[in-house]
Amino acid sequence: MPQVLKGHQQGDGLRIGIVVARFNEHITSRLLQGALEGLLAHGVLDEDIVVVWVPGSFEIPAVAEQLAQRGDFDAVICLGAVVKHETDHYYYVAAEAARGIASVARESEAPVIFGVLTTENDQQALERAGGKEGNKGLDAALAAIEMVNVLRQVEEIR
Ligand code: INI
Repeated sequence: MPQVLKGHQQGDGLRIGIVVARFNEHITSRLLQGALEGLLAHGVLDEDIVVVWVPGSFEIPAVAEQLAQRGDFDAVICLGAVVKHETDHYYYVAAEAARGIASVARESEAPVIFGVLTTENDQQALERAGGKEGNKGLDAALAAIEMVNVLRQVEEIR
């Protein structure tokens, strides 16, 4: 029989950092609300959650890195909304946010979760921030809890 490991979604006792971009706050505040609801519903306590607002998604990796390096957060969740509009500024912000967060995630022992929307327009973003496509903030919260738990199991493989 293979040994199969699967993270569960009990968040009791976890300490979670959330980095959230202020740019497109009408969207990111909904992602944050979804993430908080997800964490609280799975046993994480209010007082064990730290939320850090940053100017935009471009700034997320720097703060995520600082939180992840402290060693006292079980996971860091990154939330942002990069919306295309007319110029190609979007590509640079989205690419750097993704690259930066992925780099922090690779360097960090704690899971670092990518909850940054990249969409063509506001409507698509709002649909994914508590609309008909769900809430990617909530998904990010569940991914954070699952990753903490599966990594703990992986550490115990003999
Ligand atoms: N930041 C976002 O989070 N979303 C965007 O859609 C966005 N656009 O399109 O410009 C955005 N720009 C700001 C950027 O993240 C930085 O805060 C800014 O460039 C200062 O470094």
